[in-house]
Amino acid sequence: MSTSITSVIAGLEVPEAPGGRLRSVNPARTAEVVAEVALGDAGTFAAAARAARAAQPSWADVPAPIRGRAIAHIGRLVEANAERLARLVTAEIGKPYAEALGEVREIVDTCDFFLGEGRRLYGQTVPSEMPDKQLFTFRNPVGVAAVITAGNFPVAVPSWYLVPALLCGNTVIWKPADYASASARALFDLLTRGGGLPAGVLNLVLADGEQTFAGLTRALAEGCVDKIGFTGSSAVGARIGELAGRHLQSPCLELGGKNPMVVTPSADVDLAVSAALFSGFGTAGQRCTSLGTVIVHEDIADEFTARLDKAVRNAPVGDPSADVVYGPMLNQRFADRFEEYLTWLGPHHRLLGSDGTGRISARNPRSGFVGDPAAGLYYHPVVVAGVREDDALFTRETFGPLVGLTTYRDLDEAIRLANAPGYGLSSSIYTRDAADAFRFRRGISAGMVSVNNSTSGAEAHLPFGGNGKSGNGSRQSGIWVLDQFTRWQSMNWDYSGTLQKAQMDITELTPDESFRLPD
Ligand code: UN1
Repeated sequence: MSTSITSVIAGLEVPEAPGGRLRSVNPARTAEVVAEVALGDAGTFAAAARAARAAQPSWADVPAPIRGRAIAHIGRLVEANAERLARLVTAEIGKPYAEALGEVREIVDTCDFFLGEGRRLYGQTVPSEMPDKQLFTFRNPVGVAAVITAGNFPVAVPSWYLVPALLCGNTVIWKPADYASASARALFDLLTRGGGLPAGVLNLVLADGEQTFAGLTRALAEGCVDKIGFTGSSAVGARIGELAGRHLQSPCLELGGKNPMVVTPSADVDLAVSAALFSGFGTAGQRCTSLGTVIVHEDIADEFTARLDKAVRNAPVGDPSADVVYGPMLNQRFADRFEEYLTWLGPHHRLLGSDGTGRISARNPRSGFVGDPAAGLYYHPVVVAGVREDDALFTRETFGPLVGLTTYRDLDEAIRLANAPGYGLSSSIYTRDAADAFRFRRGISAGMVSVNNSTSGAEAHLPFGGNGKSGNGSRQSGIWVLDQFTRWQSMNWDYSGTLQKAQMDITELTPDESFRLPD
């Protein structure tokens, strides 16, 4: 049974569908429609931005500790609805249920972190260079935030933006991925009801990418957006960065990755293999933190390759409601794109990890497949040995169940290879040598570094974000995201009753520079 999903602006559902109607389909059983979605257009986005602008001053007037209480209530409501929300995520994007529950947990973690921030949002008291004068700093909300998110983490990653943005006194237009509209609408309802948010504080716009871009362009021109948060591809991130730059804004961009894992000769090989399996193939390789290329020392390359091949061959793939390593691709669009990445395979590559490549079917079977492969968008996992530095497979993100393998001789070479694709989100090294770990940390361009842990699985209270093609250096999560959703304001207060001029009317002490201790 599918439901009808609409955008919500200023607390009112928008039943019209100027952007057309979309069926959100279960990728594990494509015959099953999860929701009928009424899509908005550029005008819908601009209207939502106006509603957010109108609601912002009074939301900023709600004391921060009270906004913090709203976040506390949201966290509780999400927890009380965890299984339902996780089931919906599994049905809509095919993420295995255990992972979907983990994703919901990440929202609760985010609420747990920020509920207390309502009673902090600290500014500073700072000494002045003059008497009878005091300096202060305050965090002010930025204003209206436009948050545009991907569908691979349809509820957790949005919460990284929405929760701190609201806590800091901003109002929001949230535009989730259209193919994950039902999960988004469920989170939206939990946020607005759980938080008791006044109408217009959080607005939901369901629309496709082009209409969203046009709507964002219009809303910026009208002065109704002050901050953009975007999670998605590097190409779209660059367009958004360009657009924001024209309005002198710096967006918060969380983009793609080609996340490397270096396996050194001292590594615990079994541990590294299990991490490569999880981060390469969990979520069908569709995390921005998914493993891209394993860079393994040539002395242990044969052993590592054989063990990874075996682990991937034995991994259960299939129905995401069962206990599987991964289920289907998120949506037909992602399946089509993955087919394209598979055309990059060349004759010098050795394909491991499964009985075939491409779509799993009765004619192209995968041993141990759980369920009926014909029902959904299921793909063979593939480990590609012999990847070379100039291969597209090495330099570009391949969002799907594909991991490249290459070798190195010394750590400097491993670091150079790890940085070569020019992304910089997550990275990992397996080693028992502390010097290797710290040399890698220093040399790697990534915003996140794991030691003896996989490239995936960042915790919700550390800075999350990347450099290079992975982002513009902005960070989400923890205290660091506060700098995205607030602006520092400084205040100085002179109570001397005179005009004391900074840098001019200051008291000088006179040092005795000729003084020496006795010989
Ligand atoms: C993403 O894919 O956009 O670190 C986020 C991880 C998850 C978040 C991934 N906690 O893999």
